[in-house]
Amino acid sequence: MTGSEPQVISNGMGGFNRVIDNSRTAAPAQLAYGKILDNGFTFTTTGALENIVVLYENQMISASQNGNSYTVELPEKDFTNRNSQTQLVRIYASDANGRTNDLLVPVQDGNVVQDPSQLARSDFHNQVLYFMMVDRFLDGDPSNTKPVPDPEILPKANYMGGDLAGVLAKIKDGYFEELGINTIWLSPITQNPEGAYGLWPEPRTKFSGYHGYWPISNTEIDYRFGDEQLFKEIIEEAHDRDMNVILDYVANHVHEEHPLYKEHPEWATNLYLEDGSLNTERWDDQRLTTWFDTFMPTLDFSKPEVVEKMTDSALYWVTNYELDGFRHDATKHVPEVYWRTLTKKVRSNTDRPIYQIGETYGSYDLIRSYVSTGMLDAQFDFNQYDAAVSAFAKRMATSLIWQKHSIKD
Ligand SMILES: [Ca+2]
Ligand SMILES: [Ca+2]
Repeated sequence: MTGSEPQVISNGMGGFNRVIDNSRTAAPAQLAYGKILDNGFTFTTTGALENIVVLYENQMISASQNGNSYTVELPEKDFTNRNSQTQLVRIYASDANGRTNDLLVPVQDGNVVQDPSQLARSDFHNQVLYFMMVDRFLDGDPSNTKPVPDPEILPKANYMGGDLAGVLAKIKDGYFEELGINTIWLSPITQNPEGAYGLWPEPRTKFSGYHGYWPISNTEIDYRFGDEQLFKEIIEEAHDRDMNVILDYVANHVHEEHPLYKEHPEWATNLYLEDGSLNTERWDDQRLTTWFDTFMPTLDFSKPEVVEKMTDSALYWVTNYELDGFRHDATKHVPEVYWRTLTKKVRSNTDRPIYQIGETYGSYDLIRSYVSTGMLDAQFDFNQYDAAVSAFAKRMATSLIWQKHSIKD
């Protein structure tokens, strides 16, 4: 411990964790962008660096040091990026206190990009995402609005009527462009069950599948949201306005009414552990096999036939539609073999850039383990999110940001 008082910090799931920093006594140096030069750029550091790696489209180039300033000269050789006119220079460094922040410099035709309008929607670092829960966004078609008629469901946990027609209408009226959005992220749109499930501790009521995370099909669009034609129109209309559409996709589990589970109950992991206890919500110690709830079988990806079937289903969304990518649900609960197989299939079956971003609550090591060549492009950073919420939205000291990031990752 470096401080005498124990500190708590949100775990992002409604609870709190103790912050214990026993690793470092000072924060690492900070890198900052410097000047743009005719043939490159400069960057600065707030302290002496021990290691620096500068990568130009994944090939190492050099940086020359002058005190706390470094100059990067871009080589004449043209490095290509399969997805874009833009190449990226990435700078990573460390000092005695650990990793510094990273720098990312976009380059086109050997010159640093100075105007964001030079970037395309396929330059994925340039994305400004808007997430919507489809059911809660806009009811564009009252004819498909069908709440589950079950009094056990808390009314606010029932279907509200939002649908793809509502999304399309807002794209057409320029809503997202006005907000400066260039990527729309839709909550899952695959068919969900009719019934009432789950049980909240307080109030003790059930809820419906309005959120979309209880798939009973991996390819059919929920009739309450719309159909294939509407989804195609959404993507076409978004592309006409230079926006991406990415889809939230669930691979970790199915709902118990899913035909896959009915036909192959052996494709799910065992609901009970060897000691007879329920393997539900064991997020960390049974990370890959735990069930989210007793009605949501988690798939057993140690079986090759399950990996094959589930990656084919995901692939369908980028071959049948001009979709730009996925937000992958529950990434840390699905093993690496699924992500590698899917990425390989996606790359060999499409010729356009497909963006894959995952959801992983956990350490930086765990988050990073899914971001790599042949796997995902990105993951959400809930650690950063927690630190930002603590700093800007809660009465907690901003020093927690420093502590959070200096915890050995
Ligand atoms: Ca509706
Ligand atoms: Ca799992």
